[in-house]
Amino acid sequence: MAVLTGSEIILECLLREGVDVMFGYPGGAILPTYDAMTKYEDRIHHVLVRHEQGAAHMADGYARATGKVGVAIATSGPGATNLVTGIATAMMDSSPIVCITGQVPRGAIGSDAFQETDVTGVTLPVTKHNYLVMNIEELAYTIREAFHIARTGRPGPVLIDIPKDIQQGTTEFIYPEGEIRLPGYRPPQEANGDDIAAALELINHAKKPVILAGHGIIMGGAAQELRELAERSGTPVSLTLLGKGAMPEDHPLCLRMMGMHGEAASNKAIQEADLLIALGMRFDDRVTGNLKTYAPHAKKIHIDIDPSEINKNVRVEVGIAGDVRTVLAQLLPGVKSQQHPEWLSHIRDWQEDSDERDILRHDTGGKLLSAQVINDLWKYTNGDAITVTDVGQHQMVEAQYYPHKRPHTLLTSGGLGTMGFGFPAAIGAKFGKPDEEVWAIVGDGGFQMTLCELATAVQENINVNIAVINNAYLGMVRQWQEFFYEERYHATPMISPDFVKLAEAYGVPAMRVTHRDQMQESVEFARSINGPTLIEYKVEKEEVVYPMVPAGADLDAMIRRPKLGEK
Ligand SMILES: Cc1ncc(C[n+]2csc(CCOP(=O)(O)OP(=O)(O)O)c2C)c(N)n1
Repeated sequence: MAVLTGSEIILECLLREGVDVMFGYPGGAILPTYDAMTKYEDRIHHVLVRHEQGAAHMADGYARATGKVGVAIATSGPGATNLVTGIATAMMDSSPIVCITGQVPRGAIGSDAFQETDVTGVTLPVTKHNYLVMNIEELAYTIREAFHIARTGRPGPVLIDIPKDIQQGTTEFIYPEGEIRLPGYRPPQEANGDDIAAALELINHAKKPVILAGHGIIMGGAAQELRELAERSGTPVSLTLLGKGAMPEDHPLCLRMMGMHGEAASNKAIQEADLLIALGMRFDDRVTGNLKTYAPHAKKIHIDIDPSEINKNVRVEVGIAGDVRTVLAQLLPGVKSQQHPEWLSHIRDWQEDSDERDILRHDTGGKLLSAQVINDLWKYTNGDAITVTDVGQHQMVEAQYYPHKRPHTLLTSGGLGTMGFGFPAAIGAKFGKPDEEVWAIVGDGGFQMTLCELATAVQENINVNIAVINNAYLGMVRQWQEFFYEERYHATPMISPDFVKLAEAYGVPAMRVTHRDQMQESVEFARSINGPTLIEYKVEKEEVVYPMVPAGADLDAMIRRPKLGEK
C-alpha cells in the first residue's frame, strides 16, 4: 500500500471522482497541495484565476453546463472568503460544486493565526454541507462523501477545509470503495402509489392545466419526460428562468418564461389555470408575485427532490418529494391522452396581444436596442450557443429574445442574482463543453466586477465570446428608479473604460458595434478567432424591460409595453 501525503491523497481522490480541471488560486495554507499538483498536471489541469470569486463561478459554470461536479480551490482566510459569493450563488441555484480550501495548521486554529478565518463557520449557511478535516485518516472518505453530497439529491456546493499540516502529513492511502452511508441523508426517489393516483386524478380531469418547469428538470435530466407529459396531457409548459432549455421554446405547447419579466401569456395562464403541475421548481417570489393572489383557481401538484420545498411558499394538494425524472416516469403510463383546444386558443389570444407590443416590431429610428442585439445573436448563432448571462436588464432581455432549444444552454444566476457571474461562469462552461459555442452576455456594470478574468481567458486561450451590452447605466436599477423612485437616477449612471482598448490591452481581439447592420459581422468576427473575443454593443441608454410585475404585486398586474400607436 502506498504511503502518500495528504495533498497527494486530495489529488488521487479528485482523479477518482473524474475531475480533470479545477479552478483556483494559490497561497500559503494550500501550497503543499499546489506543490503536489506538479505531479498531476497531465491529468488534472489547474486554471489560475485572477480572483477566487472567479474560481467559484467557473466551477459553477462548468457544473451547470455539464451536470458534473465543478471544483474550485483556494487558500485560507481571504482566499476562502473570496469564494463565498460564488458558493452562495451555487447554493441558491442548486449547482454541484466542491470547494477545497487550505486552513492554518491544526495547532494554530483558534489563535487568530495569519490568514486564519473560520471558513466552515462563514460558509455554513451557503453550503449544502461543509467539513474541517482534523484527521488525515478521514481525508479520503471526506472527499468522497463531499462529491456524493454535492451531486446527489438536490445538488449544491460542498466545502472541505483542510489544515496545512494535514496536507503535509502522510498516511497509507486506501481509497474508500463501497457504498456511501450517511445516516439522515436519503434523497427521496420514487413517489408512493397514493400520491401518483392523486396526481393522475387531477391531471386527467383538468380543463385549464399549466406545467411549471424549473431547473430541476434540467439538473434531473427529465426534459424528455416533461415533453411526454405535456404532449400526452395537452398541457402548456411555462418555464422558470433557470428552466429555460427544459423544453424547446418553439414547441407549440411552450409558453416560455414566467414571472417578473416573463411572458404575459405565461403569467396570465398561471393565474387562470385550474391546475398547476410544478416540476423541479421552488415557487420563488420572482415567479409567484403576491402569494395571496397566486393562481387562485388552481389545484396544485408539486414534485421536487427537496422535501423542504413542498408547501414552503405555496400550499399544494399533492406534494411529492422525489426525483422528478423517476416520478414523471411513474406518472406517464396513467396520463390520459387529451387536448385542451379552447384553453390553448385562449392562451394564443394573449400571445397575439404580446406580439403586437413586441419592441422588435417598433421602428426604433436606427437606435441599437438590447433586444435587437440579443435576437440577432440568437439568429446568427442558430439559437444553439451556450449563453451565460450576468445579472440585470440584459439577463432578462436574453431570457425573452434568445429562445433555447436544449437543456444546459442558458446558464444564469437566478436565485442570488450575482453580478459578476457571467464571464467567469462562461469560462467554466467552455472548459466543460469545449465543442460548443459559448457566449458571455454581460452588462457594463457586472462585467466590471470580474473582468480581471480576461487575463485567465488569454492565458488559457479559451474560446469564449464576450458580448458587453453597454447602456452606460446600471440598467436594471435605473429601471426601478424610473418606475418606483420618481426617476431619481442616483448612483446608476456609469462610466466605463473603453472596453475595446481594455480588451486589447489584455490581448483579447475586440470590436465595437453601434448599428444593427454590424450584427452579423460581429458574430462572424467572434467566430473567426480561436480564443477569447470581446464585442462591445453600445445600446440605447434608457431602455425598459417589459413586461414587469412590480415586486410583491399580483402576477398578472404587469406593467406592459404600449401597443404600436398607444401611449
Ligand atoms: C453583486 C451585486 N450587486 C448589486 C446587485 C444589484 N443589481 C441588480 S441588476 C443591477 C444593475 C446591473 O447593471 P449592468 O451590469 O450594467 O446590467 P444592465 O442592467 O444595464 O443590463 C444591480 C446593481 C446585484 N444583483 N449583484
